[in-house]
Amino acid sequence: MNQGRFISFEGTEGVGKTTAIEQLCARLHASGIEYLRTREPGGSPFAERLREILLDPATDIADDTELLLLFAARCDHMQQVILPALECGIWVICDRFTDSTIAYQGFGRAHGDAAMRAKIDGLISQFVQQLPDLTLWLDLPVLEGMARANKRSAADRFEQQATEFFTWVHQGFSTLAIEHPTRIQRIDASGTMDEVGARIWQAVQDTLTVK
Ligand code: Z5A
Repeated sequence: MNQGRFISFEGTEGVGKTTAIEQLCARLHASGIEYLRTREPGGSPFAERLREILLDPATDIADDTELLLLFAARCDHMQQVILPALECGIWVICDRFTDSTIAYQGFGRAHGDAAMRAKIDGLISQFVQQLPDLTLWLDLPVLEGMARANKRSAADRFEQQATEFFTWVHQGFSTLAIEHPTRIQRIDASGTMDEVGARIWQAVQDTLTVK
């Protein structure tokens, strides 16, 4: 049996990942491709419990603790959900993965500090064999994304951060896209949902074999 394909979606808040993932899943279904939709932090029962803690505005933890909790969640998610699916030939569509850790913890929290990046790279190295085949970075000006996101429910622990934090996160994704030009594809997330969805489907068809 063929190994499934692993696709991650990335971007600052409110860029439209949730919406875009729904559209991609509908297209995969129509193409007869079996897929699993998942997210980070979370995606397995244990990781979802850690997600609740990580997103809770009442959680008061050090940056290093946050980083290690994210990787504890990721480890369980990989072992319990992602790897078994890929081994069965099922495509995995994941809302955020390791690039979010570099962007949010490495750039948002630590402003691209070399020591923090080295620490994160060290933790990521255990997942190197299982990095996504394709990462779709939905790129939208930070303020536009925040305006979209602010129309929704109460802000979680990350969403409560100041604009400067998300400007750093955006710089993190820009840096990653330059460092990994083959794996990470920048998708213009402006325009209508259908326009963004069509750009994503084109990128998936151009990069991965779709029947
Ligand atoms: N995090 C981290 O720090 N480190 C890590 O390693 C990982 C994660 C893995 C997860 O929160 C948080 O965890 C995240 C980073 C951190 N925090 N932040 N910020 P989450 O999963 O709850 O939140 P999110 O990933 O940021 O998702 P989001 O804010 O829900 O954004 P989205 O999924 O990209 O957006 P959306 O829900 O699809 O769209 C937002 C709104 O815009 C919605 O009302 C749509 O109807 C609307 N929309 C969508 N597309 C369009 C277009 N094209 N035009 C106009 N309006 C649109």
